[in-house]
Amino acid sequence: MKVLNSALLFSLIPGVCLASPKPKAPWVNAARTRLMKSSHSNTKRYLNTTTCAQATPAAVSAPKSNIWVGLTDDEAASITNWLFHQPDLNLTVSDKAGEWDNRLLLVELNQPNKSDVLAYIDNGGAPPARYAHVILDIRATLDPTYTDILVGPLPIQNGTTTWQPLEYPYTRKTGGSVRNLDADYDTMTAFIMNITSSISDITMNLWGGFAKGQDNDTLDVWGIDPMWQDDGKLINWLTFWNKATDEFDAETLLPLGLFLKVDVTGRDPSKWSFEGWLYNDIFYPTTAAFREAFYKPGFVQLAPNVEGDWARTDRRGDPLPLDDLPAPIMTAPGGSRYTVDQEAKYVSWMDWTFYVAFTRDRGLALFDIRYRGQRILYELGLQEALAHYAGNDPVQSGVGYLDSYYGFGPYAFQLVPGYDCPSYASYMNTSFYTEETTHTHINSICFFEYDAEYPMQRHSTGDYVANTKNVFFTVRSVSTVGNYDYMFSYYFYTDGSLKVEVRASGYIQSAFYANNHDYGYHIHDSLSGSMHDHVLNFKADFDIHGTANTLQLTTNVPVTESYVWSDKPRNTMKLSRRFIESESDSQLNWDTNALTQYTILNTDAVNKFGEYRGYRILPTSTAHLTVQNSSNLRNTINWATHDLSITQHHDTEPRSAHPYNNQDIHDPPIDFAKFFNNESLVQEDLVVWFNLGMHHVPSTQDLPNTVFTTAHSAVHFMPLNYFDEGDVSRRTRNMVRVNYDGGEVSAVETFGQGEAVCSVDLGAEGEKMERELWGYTGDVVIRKFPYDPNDPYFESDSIV
Ligand SMILES: *[C@@H]1O[C@H](CO)[C@@H](O)[C@H](O)[C@H]1NC(C)=O
Ligand SMILES: *[C@@H]1O[C@H](CO)[C@@H](O)[C@H](O)[C@H]1NC(C)=O
Ligand SMILES: *[C@@H]1O[C@H](CO)[C@@H](O)[C@H](O)[C@H]1NC(C)=O
Ligand SMILES: *[C@@H]1O[C@H](CO)[C@@H](O)[C@H](O)[C@H]1NC(C)=O
Ligand SMILES: *[C@@H]1O[C@H](CO)[C@@H](O)[C@H](O)[C@H]1NC(C)=O
Ligand SMILES: *[C@@H]1O[C@H](CO)[C@@H](O)[C@H](O)[C@H]1NC(C)=O
Ligand SMILES: *[C@@H]1O[C@H](CO)[C@@H](O)[C@H](O)[C@H]1NC(C)=O
Ligand SMILES: *[C@@H]1O[C@H](CO)[C@@H](O)[C@H](O)[C@H]1NC(C)=O
Ligand SMILES: *[C@@H]1O[C@H](CO)[C@@H](O)[C@H](O)[C@H]1NC(C)=O
Ligand SMILES: [Cu+2]
Repeated sequence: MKVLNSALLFSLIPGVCLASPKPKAPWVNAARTRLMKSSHSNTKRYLNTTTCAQATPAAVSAPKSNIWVGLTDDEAASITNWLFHQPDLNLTVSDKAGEWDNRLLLVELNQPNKSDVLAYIDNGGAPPARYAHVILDIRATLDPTYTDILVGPLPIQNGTTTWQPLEYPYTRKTGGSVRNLDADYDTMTAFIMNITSSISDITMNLWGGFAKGQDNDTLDVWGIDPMWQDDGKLINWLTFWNKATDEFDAETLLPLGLFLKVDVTGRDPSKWSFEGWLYNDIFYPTTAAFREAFYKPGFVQLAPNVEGDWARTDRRGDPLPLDDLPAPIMTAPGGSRYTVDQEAKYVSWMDWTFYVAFTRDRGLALFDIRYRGQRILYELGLQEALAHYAGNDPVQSGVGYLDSYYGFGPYAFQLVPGYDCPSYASYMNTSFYTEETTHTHINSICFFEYDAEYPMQRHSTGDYVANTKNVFFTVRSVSTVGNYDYMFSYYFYTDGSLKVEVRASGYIQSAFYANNHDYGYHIHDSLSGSMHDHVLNFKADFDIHGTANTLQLTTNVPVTESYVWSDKPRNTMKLSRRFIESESDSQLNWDTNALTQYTILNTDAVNKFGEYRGYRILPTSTAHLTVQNSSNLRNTINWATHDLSITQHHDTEPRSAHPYNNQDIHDPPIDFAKFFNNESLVQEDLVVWFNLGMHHVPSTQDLPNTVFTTAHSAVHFMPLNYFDEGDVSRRTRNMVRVNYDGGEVSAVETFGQGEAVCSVDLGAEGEKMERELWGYTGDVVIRKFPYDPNDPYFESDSIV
């Protein structure tokens, strides 16, 4: 028995776990009287200092191997070694590679074709052959490319392994290659630093600093993404930013309002040109013209944005009342009520099961999501995230981040215990390949149950009250792509529904305030909260009782209707049902006033009342793109134009976006619009591509960071006539019925809830959490070429 000193007692008492009332227990019948007595004796009576169960979930064996999970370390090392021995690839190791050397960017598992996978997971066939998806950075040429190739079958065998261009998953058929606009990034940076240092007299005068490419630069220079790609040219617009003066990542809040334009077309820097300066909405085509104007009397100097506590996230301001007391926390007294196969990355909670996968470009995805053994979704995961800005200045106007270019995998950092996920959560590691190494993000996916702060169900009468807890299961990862933090959560509920949610936090990218009034609010000294749209595309490959599915739209319509029982027509409403027949009619927006239900159903699977079994897609807060035919992004974002788009599944259309779509905005590797060719959607294998998003017009509320509370978007999938038995949450024991009459309780029915008779030592929990925070290590790296599995080291790389 644990001896607790009095200092810890405060934390022990609130942690006495619920001793579930048994019906007919004498103290239950006397509930009202008991409350009037001192609660001391009762507390003592039910205090049991056995510590509660540990959170580590029980191990389970996945029914099938996880064929979506990544490569093993040994596989990645052998593939890398094999690739470096292919003379035709002519690869140079990353840390020796210059701008004119070919590099190996990615070695990852190629996602197997669904048709092959179903033969394995549903029909007892052999697991599909494994292939590696490899991306090459081909730069030893005047026309550099990013090239996708397929290597296999695995395991590598000298003599039988081959590589071939990977083309089938892309709409553009150019041997898996797209041009590479980044090959000369270092030279371009030097070229720009030459220009910006040429005006260091002006930057010293304006802001007391310079950007010369030296270690003591206090200014930074960066700009649009992607570069303008019109008329066969490559144009870059950049702007000056104050660097943060401490470790806080405040730079995107410190724009300075001076812009420059360069033409960096082609690989020959001697042909590149400087095209002009822009300051306070006045364009100067040459440095001489700008300098002359600058030193003339009457030149208007605009105040800079300077870092301060306003841009730092640490605590400041008067403490909140009573905030020195510890905040409520959730505990899991029974330990984890779910099981995990860590090797197969297979999870089961209540009646739900699924496999977890993780890729460099898209991060977390779930496969073969089943409820009570029946598949609901074959695949559920992020495809791409767009942040499309606008502004009076060319930099904000030119920014349209496609984040899979940077990747959600590389920036899915270790989660913070007790903050990103409750202290009792359990975790999985994730890995991604870069520069002949594999980086492992420790504890980067978390799993936990939580009790919603509202019940699943309740009902009161004068005789009884019935109430059911809403205990749900969460799978979560967070990717910090540059200034922004996206939290992705998949929620599973006992009513058979599930929810996909994204929340956004981190630093906004802001604009210089001058002349930007139509594109944002004035939020600090010279700062505009630059307006932008977030649109995040997800793939939901539903399989409702098999792959043959149909989308039904059921709409409430106002009508004037005559009835035999009424002598006058009546103004009322009724249901109108229709099916989406083909891909010529399958790019849809959520109906106004939420009038339409969108349901993926199977017309061959009717329930016992003759209705089609289905899952309804219910938006809770979403957005699609405001900008039409974006000048920045053209055909790269044809998935962002609607709330949801439905296509017939093809092994050749596994993803809506390619990480290098932004390298050729007019003819990207995956042009989503090309998926729509009037194919039938009636009782076919359907894929729903839906968007989460936010129209974000930052206000002072976004300083120093955007907050997760309101930067939020979600879609819920709910069973619709799917279960004959009604709401399946009736099966949980976590409910109560209290019968009462005339001030007396006659029954408290708790349905055999587990009795967690134990104490949570919150003092020790707090110590454990602090220990875990001190153990926050960041990523572990293992070198693959040369393969060095026994010498891991710690290194975490962020974009900024
Ligand atoms: C405390 O709970 C444990 C587990 O339910 C039980 O085995 C033990 O007897 C209890 N101890 C006391 C003092 O009630
Ligand atoms: C291989 O790459 C190097 C640069 O790393 C280049 O100089 C050479 O010409 C290339 N060889 C072939 C055959 O393309
Ligand atoms: C294949 O050949 C390479 C280079 O000769 C060698 O390093 C590697 O060990 C061989 N792999 C196998 C599986 O034989
Ligand atoms: C930058 O300037 C230096 C010195 O004038 C020159 O040697 C170099 O070639 C320039 N770099 C570029 C990329 O223009
Ligand atoms: C910045 O560093 C350079 C050398 O890298 C040095 O010559 C210069 O004096 C420094 N400037 C300032 C303002 O510290
Ligand atoms: C995660 O990675 C760390 C470091 O390599 C390792 O110690 C730990 O066992 C891994 N966790 C799981 C669940 O595999
Ligand atoms: C988008 O704009 C470009 C340039 O004006 C035009 O060529 C193209 O047809 C437009 N596309 C659409 C779908 O409107
Ligand atoms: C996947 O399916 C496509 C389209 O049928 C086919 O071209 C490709 O070879 C298949 N890939 C593998 C690895 O079998
Ligand atoms: C789409 O297909 C249907 C059925 O095959 C056909 O009747 C219709 O004309 C097609 N529409 C277009 C726009 O091609
Ligand atoms: Cu935003």
